[in-house]
Amino acid sequence: MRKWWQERVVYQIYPRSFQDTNGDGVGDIPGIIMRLPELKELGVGILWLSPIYKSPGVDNGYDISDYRDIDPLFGTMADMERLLAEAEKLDIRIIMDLVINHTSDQHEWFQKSRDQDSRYRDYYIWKPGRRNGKPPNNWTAFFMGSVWEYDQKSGEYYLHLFHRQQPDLNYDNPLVIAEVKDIMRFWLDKGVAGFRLDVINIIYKASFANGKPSLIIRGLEHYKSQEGNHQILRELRREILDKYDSFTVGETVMVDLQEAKELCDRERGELDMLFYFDHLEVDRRIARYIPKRFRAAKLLQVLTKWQQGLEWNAVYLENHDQPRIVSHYGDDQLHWEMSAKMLALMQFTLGGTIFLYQGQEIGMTNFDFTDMKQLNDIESHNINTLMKRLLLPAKLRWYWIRTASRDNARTPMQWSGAKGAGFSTASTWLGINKNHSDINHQEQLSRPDSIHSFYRKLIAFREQNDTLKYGSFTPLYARKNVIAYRRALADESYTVILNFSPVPRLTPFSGTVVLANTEEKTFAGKLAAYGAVMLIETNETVKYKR
Ligand code: TEU
Ligand code: CA
Repeated sequence: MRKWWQERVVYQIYPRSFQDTNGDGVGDIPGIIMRLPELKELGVGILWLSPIYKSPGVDNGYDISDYRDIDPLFGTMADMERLLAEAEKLDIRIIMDLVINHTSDQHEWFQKSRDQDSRYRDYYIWKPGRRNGKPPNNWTAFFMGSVWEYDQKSGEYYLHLFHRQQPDLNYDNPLVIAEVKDIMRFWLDKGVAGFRLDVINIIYKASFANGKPSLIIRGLEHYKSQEGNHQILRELRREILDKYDSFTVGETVMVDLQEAKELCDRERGELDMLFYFDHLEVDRRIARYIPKRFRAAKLLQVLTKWQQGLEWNAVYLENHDQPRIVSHYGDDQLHWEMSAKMLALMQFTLGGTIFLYQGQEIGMTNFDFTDMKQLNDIESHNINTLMKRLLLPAKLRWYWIRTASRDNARTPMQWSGAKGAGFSTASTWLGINKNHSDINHQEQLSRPDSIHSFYRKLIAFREQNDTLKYGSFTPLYARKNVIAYRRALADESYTVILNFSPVPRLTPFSGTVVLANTEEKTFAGKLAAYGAVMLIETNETVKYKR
């Protein structure tokens, strides 16, 4: 049976950078309300809000200090209720970002937990150090360094897989699970339609033995996708989520296809879909920060694996942790518009639920910062410090940060070409890209051939088309950074051909165009630089060979 969340396009909002209405340089909930009509226009059916809960903001809200309150930076609970009501009027549903692997160290639970005798002690993971004066084990954190932080007051260490101000909750404690259920109920009762579950496959730590040697994350094998983790997800699903008309999308760290299949299996009843990272790491080495050459053939291979492997995919190219896709797999200079549209066409011709990230629909690019001081992201700063310690030259460090920093996606939304980009009248929490004079929402609305118009067209097309959402996926061709695949359902079949290179390419295909980033109605085989076409009734002169 098909579900409403398989039919709609999701749009991720990073509230801090979406729309400021009170002139403090930070986006807010009234700003989201103000922009609802534009989102409706675009064709969006679901909004995912990055965290707006009360938070000290060490990791921009992914460190929650009160799950039942709104951070004053973004507004009030009344604003949030108004947003839910206004969105409902437009038939737009809202999912919240739920971060339950860890809380902020400012959360009341954690503060109380520092007391050995408190009932909150076991809400977190406390351990004595090893006899040699070393921390409890050798695990390393996602944001660098040890996962253990010594707390003077407690005389023990606590575990944090991310920043030290993000202590991990203890999922061996049923009280913690009960709290999570309450929080979920609280928001579902307010009318939210589900959750994006942050780092949801690493919440259960099965053992605290030393991790085996690893170049990046040591300890992973003790807590990634453990049976205990699966059990908790099933319990949340059965007891809470199934009681509402809701869905979940899990963000899953270093997940492989087998794990993903288990996490999303309909019968098991854990997650509805999940975010994996493989398709964005085709040009990355082990650590996301180390680049290598992009090869479209490799991308096709990865897409094939996941499109064929999972029953239902969450299809995304951007989020608040990733560089902008046009700067990443496209060309944000000479071929900006063509490559942004080519990537859009690729995304909308993949099966699953589409997730767009704010600004993607206008082809926003990576930041134009020139100095580390302009960055806000703790991860970028930590990685820079680490690389410095490893004596990597400044030029290389900056090149890596510039291509992979999370702040690339976090610069304010470019609504107009005016000062402040129509985002804010004040000086903003993170710099605005100077290219907002050219790349902005207002300019693109005025043009029928803009990237924004193309997205609108794609959303509308897909809404009416089951083959793109539900059809099978077959790889057809990969040569010289041109790839092609087929999507088919019943007696409908489409061929998608994409050129990832900055020069025109000849392909063995021809046929009738349904969607393309150029004007022609029939395709004779030659793709423009970053050209993209979707054909119906295709002639193919050569069979695909790997
Ligand atoms: O990200 C989790 C995650 O897998 C990170 O390793 C992320 O991919 C990495 O930062 C990319 O370099 C989630 C959130 O999306 C992120 O914003 C949070 O900082 C993190 O969890 C901790 O809550
Ligand atoms: Ca504001």
